[in-house]
Amino acid sequence: LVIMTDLDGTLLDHDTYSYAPAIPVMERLKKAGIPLMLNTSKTAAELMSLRNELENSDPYVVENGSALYLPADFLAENSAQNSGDHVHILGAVRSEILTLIQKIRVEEKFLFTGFADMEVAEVIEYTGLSESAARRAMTREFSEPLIWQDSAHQLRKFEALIANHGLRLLRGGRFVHVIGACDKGKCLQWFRNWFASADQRVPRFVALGDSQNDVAMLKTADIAVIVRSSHHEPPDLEQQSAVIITDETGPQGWATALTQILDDEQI
Ligand code: 2M8
Ligand code: MG
Ligand code: MG
Repeated sequence: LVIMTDLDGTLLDHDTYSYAPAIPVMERLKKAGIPLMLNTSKTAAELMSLRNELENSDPYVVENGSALYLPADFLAENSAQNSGDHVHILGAVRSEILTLIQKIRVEEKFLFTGFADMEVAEVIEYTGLSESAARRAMTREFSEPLIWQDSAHQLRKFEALIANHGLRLLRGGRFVHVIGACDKGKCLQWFRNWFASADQRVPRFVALGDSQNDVAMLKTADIAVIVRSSHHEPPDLEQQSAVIITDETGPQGWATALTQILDDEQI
C-alpha cells in the first residue's frame, strides 16, 4: 500500500493548516513502512518545510502535478539507484506561463490577480498563511494561482485561449491554478510505472483529496477518499468503484478514513 495525499483541506485544515488530528495515523503508517506521498498545489519550498516538520522522506509532487521528486533515501531503499535525488518535470515553466497570461489579459481585458501581481501581505490576506509560509508559497516554478475576478464566461474563454498554448486550469480550495499539461493523476501513474520498472511489486494506491484539482489523482487510485470540505461541495468522480466520502472535514476525516482502511487491511 502507498498513501498519496493532497494537503490543503485534506491532510491540513482548510483554515488553520493544522494536521494535529492526523498525527497518530501518520505514526502508524511510519511504523508499518507505508510511504506517505504528498501530492499538492504547494511549491517545493513549502514542501521542504513541511516534510522536515513531519520527518517525511517519501516521494512527493509539487504544483498540481508539475514536478515529482524521488529523494535519494527512498531510491536507495527501494531500487538499485544510488545517485542522489531524482526530479521529473511534467509541467510548464512559470515564467512562460506568466508571459502568456499577462499578454492575453491585456488583449482580452480579463480581470484576475495572480501571485505575481501580489505583495506578500496580499497572499497572507487571501490564504491566512504566516509571512514565511506565504513567501514559500510565492516561490513558484511551474504554476500561477489566480483569484479570478471576471465572469464564468470569461473564465471559459481564458481556458480555451491558454489551451492553445498547452496550458490548463485546475481549481484548488481558494485559487484557480494555471499549469502545464499535467495533473496529480499523471504523477500517481508515473510512480506506479516506476515501481514496476524498479522490479518492485506495484503497490495499491490510496489517494485522498478534497477539490477539483484532486479528481485525476482520485480516479487513478485503487482506493479513493474524498475528504469533505466545510467550504465547498465534494468533487464529482462520476463512476468510480472504491470511493469513500468522509463525514468529517479535513485532517479529522483523513484520519478516520485511513484508520478504517488500515484496519480493513489488518495493518
Ligand atoms: C494555493 O493552493 C491551494 C490548494 O488547494 C488553493 O488553491 O487554495 C497554493 O498557492 C499553495 O502554494 C498555497 O500554500 C495555498 C495556501 O492556501 O494556496
Ligand atoms: Mg485541497
Ligand atoms: Mg491542493
